[in-house]
Amino acid sequence: MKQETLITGGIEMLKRLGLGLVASLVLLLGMLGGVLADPPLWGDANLDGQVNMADVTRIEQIILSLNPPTLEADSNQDGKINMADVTCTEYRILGIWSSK
Ligand SMILES: [Ca+2]
Ligand SMILES: [Ca+2]
Repeated sequence: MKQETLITGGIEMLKRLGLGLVASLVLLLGMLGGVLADPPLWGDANLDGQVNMADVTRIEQIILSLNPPTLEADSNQDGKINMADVTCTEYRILGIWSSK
């Protein structure tokens, strides 16, 4: 696995710098977390950084299998992409959806 290699390599590098394994792990996980934990913009189905009517259209296309699903299309975060996400995204555009 590439990620394992990256982590192992990172730990080795930090060990060489004189840090203990635990300190290395904490540092590395923090670094990885910063990179990987960029929170999704829920409703931004077309991944352009904005939530607008284009995303509503995109979610409808995803439901119809005309476009591949994206994580962000699951606007209400229930693990499914359906008409509830269309409604949820419209609420987000109107600013009346309280997000997690
Ligand atoms: Ca968008
Ligand atoms: Ca959903």
